[in-house]
Amino acid sequence: MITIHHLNNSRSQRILWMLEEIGVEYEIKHYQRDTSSNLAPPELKEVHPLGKSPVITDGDLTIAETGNIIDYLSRKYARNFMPDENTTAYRQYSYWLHYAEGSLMPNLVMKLIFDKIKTSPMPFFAKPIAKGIANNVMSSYVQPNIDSNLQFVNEHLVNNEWFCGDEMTGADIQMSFPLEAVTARGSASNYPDIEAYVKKFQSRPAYQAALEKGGTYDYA
Ligand SMILES: N[C@@H](CCC(=O)N[C@@H](CS)C(=O)NCC(=O)O)C(=O)O
Repeated sequence: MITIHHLNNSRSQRILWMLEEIGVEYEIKHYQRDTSSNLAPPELKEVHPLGKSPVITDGDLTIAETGNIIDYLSRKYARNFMPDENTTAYRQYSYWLHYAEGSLMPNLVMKLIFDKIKTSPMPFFAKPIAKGIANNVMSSYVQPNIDSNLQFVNEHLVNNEWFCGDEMTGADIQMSFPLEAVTARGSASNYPDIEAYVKKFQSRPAYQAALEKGGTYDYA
């Protein structure tokens, strides 16, 4: 039996969605973020040393990293969620599975951190210095990277119904979290194909069922 170790309001919403899509039997173990630090509770470290979510257990196996979990579930339970190997669609699948957490998410996390620095409590004399550094890094590095990545993804979606072409795959599940995060934060308003794509997958019955089961989720 698969157990999904699900942290509220997190990337693990993607795995719940996938489990609903593929119709496999599973159970959810819920973990709540600390309300002041927003960090995961220490119990998650009993499942995997890094204490991050998602993690799944399947029999004796413990599997972490969203892209790795999606690939595992596709190979073992839902071959229709990955294209045949040695095809163009498969190379797309592998690319987007890595790209979401390897290229896109780090820019979004950096934005969150630098925005937080600007509003964090600190001695009044340090505030203009901290704000200046944060604004400088944002405008010279982080924001240009976010813009070029969103432009790139939007252009891909102009020509593709789903990330690997005509069929929805695990790559769509993997790309869902960063794209709904930018949409919910209002950062995708210049990218109509990203916004339309997010609306399309959020309206799927399996996505809605996963939302009901997962609890609080700010990006839906
Ligand atoms: N690249 C990892 C990231 C995992 C991760 O950072 N998860 C966040 C939830 S969105 C987490 O567990 N945060 C709680 C914490 O850092 O304490 C993945 O995609 O699985």
